Amino acid sequence: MKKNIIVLIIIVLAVLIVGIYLVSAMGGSSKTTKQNENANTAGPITNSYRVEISNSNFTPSELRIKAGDNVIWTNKDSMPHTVTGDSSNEFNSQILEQERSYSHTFNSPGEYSYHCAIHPLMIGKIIVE
Ligand SMILES: [Cu+2]
Repeated sequence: MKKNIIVLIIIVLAVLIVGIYLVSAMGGSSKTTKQNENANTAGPITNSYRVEISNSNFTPSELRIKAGDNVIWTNKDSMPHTVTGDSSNEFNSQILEQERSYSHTFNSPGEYSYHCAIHPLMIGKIIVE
């Protein structure tokens, strides 16, 4: 009986040691990933922003970003919408069905007003600093 308990304790200890080893190994690999991320972002820091299209509105309707940042619009409505720049051909999505996304990177500072080509009352603005 005592032997069985000792064997049980050894098994439990072995499982614990393996568990601790696995956790520390995973921690080590995530550290490596972070270092790689830092190496990759040595240049200018760029961010990605999300605009939701829902209830025939762009949310947020006005968004302030930095040059080089990226904006992703996602249509949450069941009806199709577009993301169409007002003045230039700088950006213009195709028709976005439900759950479809459109991504654009703004490299030049300025104010970019846009609308939905299907519902022109839907408007939004990206301010690039
Ligand atoms: Cu629309």
